[in-house]
Amino acid sequence: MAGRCRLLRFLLPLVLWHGGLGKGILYPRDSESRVVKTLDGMWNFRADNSSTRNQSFVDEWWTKPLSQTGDVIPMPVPSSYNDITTDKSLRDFVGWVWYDRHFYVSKMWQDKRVMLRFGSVNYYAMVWINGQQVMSHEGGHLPFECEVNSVVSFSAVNRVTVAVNNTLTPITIPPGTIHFDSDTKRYPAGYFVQNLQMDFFNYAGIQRSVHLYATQQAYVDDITIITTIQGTNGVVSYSVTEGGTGQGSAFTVIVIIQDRDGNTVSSVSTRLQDTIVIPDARLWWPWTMKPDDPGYMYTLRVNVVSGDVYYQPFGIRTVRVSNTQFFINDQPFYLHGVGRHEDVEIRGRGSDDATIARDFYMKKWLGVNGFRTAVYPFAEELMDQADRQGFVVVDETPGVGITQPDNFSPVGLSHHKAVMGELYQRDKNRPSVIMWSIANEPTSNTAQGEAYFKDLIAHTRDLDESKRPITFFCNKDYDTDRVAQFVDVILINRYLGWYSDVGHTEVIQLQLSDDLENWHAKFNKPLVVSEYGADTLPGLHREPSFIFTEEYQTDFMKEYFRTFDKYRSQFLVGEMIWCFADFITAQQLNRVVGNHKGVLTRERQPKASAHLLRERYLSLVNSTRTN
Ligand code: GCB
Repeated sequence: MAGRCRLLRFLLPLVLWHGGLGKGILYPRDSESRVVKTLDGMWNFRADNSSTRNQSFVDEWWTKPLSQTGDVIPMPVPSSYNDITTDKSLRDFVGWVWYDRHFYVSKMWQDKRVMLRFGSVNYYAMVWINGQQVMSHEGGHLPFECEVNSVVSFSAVNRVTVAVNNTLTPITIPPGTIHFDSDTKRYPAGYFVQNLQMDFFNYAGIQRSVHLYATQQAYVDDITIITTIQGTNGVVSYSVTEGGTGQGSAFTVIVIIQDRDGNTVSSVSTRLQDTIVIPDARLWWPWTMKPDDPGYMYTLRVNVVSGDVYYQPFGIRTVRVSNTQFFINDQPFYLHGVGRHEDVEIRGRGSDDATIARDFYMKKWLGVNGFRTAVYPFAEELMDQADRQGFVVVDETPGVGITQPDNFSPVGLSHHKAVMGELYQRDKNRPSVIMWSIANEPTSNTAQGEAYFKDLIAHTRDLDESKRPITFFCNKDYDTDRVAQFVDVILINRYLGWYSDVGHTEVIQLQLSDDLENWHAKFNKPLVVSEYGADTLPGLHREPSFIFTEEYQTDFMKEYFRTFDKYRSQFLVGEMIWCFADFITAQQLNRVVGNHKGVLTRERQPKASAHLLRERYLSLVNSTRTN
């Protein structure tokens, strides 16, 4: 019990600390004035296995090289630490783990502003350089950074130390709980487990790239770009936020727009905020709407006269909804997509370019035109590919499993708003992002849920000047839900023939039709069937079909397809199968080494269902084609 109190006391204060809402978090891109260096690679690693999980703080592990505090093991960054070793206790570890490594900062950077940036650390992170704390961040899957000039040496080796804690509490996003068992007849001393309120493994660690980069002292801190279309012209409104100029010194910029080949296509603006018209603009289209020219990206080049240059990619496109349709560039759009996780063997949620590339090839092969970042923001490098290859994205916060009364506290809500703010800040200029999703399957049928999400949705509307539609993934019924009234597009997760009436595919058309019609009749908004799926073990067969076999998954899907086709010309604006590929969950009796609802295996190879989905999606590719 004493251990329990110390663990919780130690963790809880952190949840009040937030990342830099309102401050720029531009991706570290090099340019003629900026230099980017990666700190990816093998770091030293050590878990704090003390019963309180607190000994590392008592012993101040950040004050010296980690190897001098005890035995360290090599740990790749980026990766989740869980599946790298053969140590079960590390796979399932809850509490603080520590990383460190050495690095140099070139003397040539001495006059620059030097930044340290983490793409994602799950869940809490504290960062020291040469023994001095420089930043902390709460929440996985979003970047954070700080300036490190005052703590780094330009003439000697430096050490960066990172402490990471994966403990989830009722007010983290996503929430979870720690459960202690003190019955020493049944459990070893100090026994506790982390209970998750989500259907995926709580991978942890430094999961995305770490960058060190240098800018000029006066720098572009942030850029916001909003586009509209007038006739054949693209209208680009931008706003540049300055950084580092101090007390009123001049911050003069030269702004131009370049096309994909680097040609200047605009006049020059010297304003921090302006609107530039591009005649005969090439619009950003999903690949299925314009297969010959998908994902067209321009670049806003911002040159601060004193030196800094930043290149911000953007696309020209609009999104809007009517009561029955979703429009991209004023053309009706039908989403034939997938829900998916960012999850692979060994690396867990550690980001890598090979998997990112493979996944886009497989999505293209499947005829998928969009996906949802279930259920947390995906890597920036992956999002870049969505932009450039013309895939639409429903961009989601990690707000999954907000289902217990104590998940709706004011502190939790303010943290959820901060996370939404960070997500917006990171992804606001991406044309691929066509909707924000604030949550997955929360308790949306209570007064508590209504108040919480009304507030969060209003907050999100205020953030996004471009007014992207806002939604959440709903698993409640049309007659009890209290949050769908606030969203622009209603997304419903349905497992008819799986979690209800299991094995009975014959009920699907009837029940889904009734459901869709009632939702639309009540709310008069466009709908997406945003999850449906059946666990399937590849190679398991039975005729006639039986649950868990490849035959059942395909029989099941065909019933959904027939219903989708009935409503596609009415108010159904999308379908997203759950899910793209198998993924790992916590150990539980309904999961045979993870969730197997993928149409692909975890190795990204097709099940029979993938061929069926492909046939359907490729036939839909032409349905919204514009040329
Ligand atoms: C759901 C959840 C998703 C799960 C899925 C399932 O409703 O939104 O996170 O993985 O069901 O397979 O149970």
